[in-house]
Amino acid sequence: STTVSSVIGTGAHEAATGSGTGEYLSRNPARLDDVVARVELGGADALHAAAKAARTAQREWAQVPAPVRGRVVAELGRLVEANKESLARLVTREIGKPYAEALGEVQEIVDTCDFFLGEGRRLYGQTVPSEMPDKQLFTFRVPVGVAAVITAGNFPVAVPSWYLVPALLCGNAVVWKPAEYAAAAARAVAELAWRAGVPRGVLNLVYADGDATYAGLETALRDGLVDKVGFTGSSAVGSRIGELCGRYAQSPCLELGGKNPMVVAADADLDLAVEGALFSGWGTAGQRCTSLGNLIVHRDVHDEFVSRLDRALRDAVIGDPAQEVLYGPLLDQKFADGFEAVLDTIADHHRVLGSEFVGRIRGDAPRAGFLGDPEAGLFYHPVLLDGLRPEDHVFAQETFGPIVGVSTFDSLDEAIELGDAPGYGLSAAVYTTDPATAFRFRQGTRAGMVSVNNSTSGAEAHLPFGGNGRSGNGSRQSGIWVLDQFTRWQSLNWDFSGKLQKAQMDVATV
Ligand code: UN1
Repeated sequence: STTVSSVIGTGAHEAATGSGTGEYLSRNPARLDDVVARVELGGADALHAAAKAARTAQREWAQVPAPVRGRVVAELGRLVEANKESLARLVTREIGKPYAEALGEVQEIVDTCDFFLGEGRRLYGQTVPSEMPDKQLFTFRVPVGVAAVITAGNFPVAVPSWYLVPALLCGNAVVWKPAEYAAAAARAVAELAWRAGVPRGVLNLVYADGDATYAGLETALRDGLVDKVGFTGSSAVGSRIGELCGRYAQSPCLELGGKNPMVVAADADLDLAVEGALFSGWGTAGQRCTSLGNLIVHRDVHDEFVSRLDRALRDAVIGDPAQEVLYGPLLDQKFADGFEAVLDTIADHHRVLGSEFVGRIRGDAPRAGFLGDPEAGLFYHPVLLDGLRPEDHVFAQETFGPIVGVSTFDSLDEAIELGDAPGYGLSAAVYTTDPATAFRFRQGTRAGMVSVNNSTSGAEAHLPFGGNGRSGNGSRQSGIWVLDQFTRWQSLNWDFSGKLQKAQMDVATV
């Protein structure tokens, strides 16, 4: 294992010593005795010191022409691609994501770099007509300044890249606080960015626990050192960060939880729907913000669909994420504890399907066809709960584990209402062979991302990504849409008439 200190990238490390909250061991969740990294966690001053260093470095970075910054982004994409397998292996080892998915995740940062390379030659502004003669109006996109980026570890490479790549391309400096349980993956991404030509003070890596991060962010905001906060994680933490930013009149970019519904209409291709449900509900062990939460199935096909899904779950291969499995372990102990708490909410009125046992996979609760040693890691049986009611915990809350509930519906309006009922609004899918049903569903749901005959997860890197309700504050990442997070519009009002022309007062009429 490697040892990682609390602030990397700048001289800020020296300024922030002695107040940390100790050492954190990032463990392989499939083999808990394998320590991937030892991380020194910084105190509140770590984030503050890094933000100060970023503030200084940003001025020079903003002077670098955007097309040249685009070349740096392109080089990052090239380096990631050249190290794709080793980065994916590290992701698999550190967070237990199946290798095929880890490769896909690494591809996502490459795609993001591809997109933003070109944006370096665009970053378009506008020319705007004036009310008065001999006067020109323009708009420019200018960098926000310093962005503090705080990310979860379920996508330790792709999701941070959605902030880092556009933020850097737009001329900002970044202070990145990754999840400590994905410390080594974060370190690897940052190293590649520095190697690609991002100056060290322009990208700063900080390790700290939740309390130190919050306290450090507060002082950095108070001292005017942070201009934008990007956060991907739970809705509860996102609300806290939103409140904190609001106190300093900043609007963060918040990408939060989801309780993503999949509606299976009576005319759906049921095999396709089973495949989609399996991948988005239990794939990644249900640990995507876009994971399927609630299956909402038409009464006429309910029994057939549930029995096919139950069979598919019993046949699914679970285990060692380095092999071909549907899913591996949960991310770390904290997530395993959270999932156990979810399992405690299973009630008598639920029909429990999908597996012979509920809970940890172990010697006295084995799983047929398991790959590897279940006792070595945080492996859980898949759960399919039938007969869900809107007041059930599993229906209303994000669970971040391999569990999905089933409810039934009769009319499409009812299905849309059930889908939106938990109050999130990230991703939603409908399986139907009728285009009118698909369009009506798209129109009716509050979800920010809608899929027809495809799973709730698997967004592409150049479509707007984000949600509504408890899933976020309306911000969107990816593609051109994220530019509004990392640039602000500046207008230019240029008068070459040689006299004072007063807007609204000296306007000619025809
Ligand atoms: C997340 O879980 O935070 O659409 C993001 C998807 C992935 C990203 C998930 N491309 O599932």
